[in-house]
Amino acid sequence: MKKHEKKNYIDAVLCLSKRKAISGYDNTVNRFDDHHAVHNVQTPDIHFVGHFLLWHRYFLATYEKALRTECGYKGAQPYWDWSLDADPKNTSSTAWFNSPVFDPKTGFGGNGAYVEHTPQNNPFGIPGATGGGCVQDGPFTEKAFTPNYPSGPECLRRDFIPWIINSWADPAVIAELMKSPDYTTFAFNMEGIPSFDVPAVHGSGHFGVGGVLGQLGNVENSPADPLFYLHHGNLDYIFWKWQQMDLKTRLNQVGGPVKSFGYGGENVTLDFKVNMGPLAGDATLGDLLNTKGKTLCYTY
Ligand SMILES: [Cu+2]
Repeated sequence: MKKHEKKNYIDAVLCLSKRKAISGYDNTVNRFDDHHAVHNVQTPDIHFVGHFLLWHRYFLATYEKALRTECGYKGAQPYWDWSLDADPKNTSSTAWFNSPVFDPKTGFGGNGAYVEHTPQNNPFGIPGATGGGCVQDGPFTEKAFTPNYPSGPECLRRDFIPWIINSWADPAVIAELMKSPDYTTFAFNMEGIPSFDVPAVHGSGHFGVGGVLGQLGNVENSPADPLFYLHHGNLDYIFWKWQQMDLKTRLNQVGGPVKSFGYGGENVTLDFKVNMGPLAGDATLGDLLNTKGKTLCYTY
């Protein structure tokens, strides 16, 4: 993106964070909080399920629509391709900290201030976290931007973990994912399992940037970080590219469990409906498979 395009996008996000909330969820103050809250409230129903990818696709489109219709944004929803920043040969490299996406002037700002990680605040002993406190520079420091949901205003925190981006956003991991033969396998391979021992593309941006103490690393509250939408934008882009490889099949195929971790139980179908709570109407998975369908209208 050109410099002015980046600015227009970030300005629109800041604008959304100044418009009055409509969702009615406790502690939502503004329209940015509304989106965060809907993700938080639905968390148990939208992760480790067959509709994970399509729910998040619809969520992104809903957010993009709010930026466009309520904040006059004219551009497209950007994505962050972390595989361009990863250094799989040197997993402890911090080179990706200098990615343009974190630029303090034209990007989203960088890491949080360093906070000591202890068995209390890092109960799973995840190694290598380098931040954990409030973001120090860029447009989303505490004086300009505070997520208010779920429990009142707080600063945006990040907690960069070098090895996670370097090994989980490895282009080779993504190339392997692209070989998934069907929707159910693809969706499962992308989302991964809740383990730090198995690389998962979905976990790369979440835990690489949010780490242990940042919001982006928290399954419920990850949309408190505006980068959530660029991280999930890239997941959607990868999903879209995978669909293009066999559109005839992949515009008409879903699968995976209705209930979280319900593998082997009831599976979702094309008629299965997802909802955005107070943000938008319901949509079927069959419709959301198509980015140019009844509900969605975009391409890459
Ligand atoms: Cu999510």
